[in-house]
Amino acid sequence: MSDVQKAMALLITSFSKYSSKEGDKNTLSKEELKELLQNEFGDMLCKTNDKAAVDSIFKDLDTNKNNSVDFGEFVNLVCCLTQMCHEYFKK
Ligand SMILES: [Ca+2]
Repeated sequence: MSDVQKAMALLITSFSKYSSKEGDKNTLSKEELKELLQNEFGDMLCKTNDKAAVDSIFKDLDTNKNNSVDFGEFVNLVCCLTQMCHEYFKK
């Protein structure tokens, strides 16, 4: 497997690790998203302990407004953050 393929596989397994905790196994509830952000992104998203920040990230990610974050919606977040990192490393 190439590094990019490994990264994709990791994204999928990380997502399921949290999405399978409660309710629908294929989507993240707000609680699951909060845990994922705290454990996996930690210092990148500094204010994930802040309830208002989690609410607003959740709202932004849930583009189809069904009150849960599916894998496609989660990938949007990863894309944004990866782009931010890329900008940072270019400097
Ligand atoms: Ca959704």
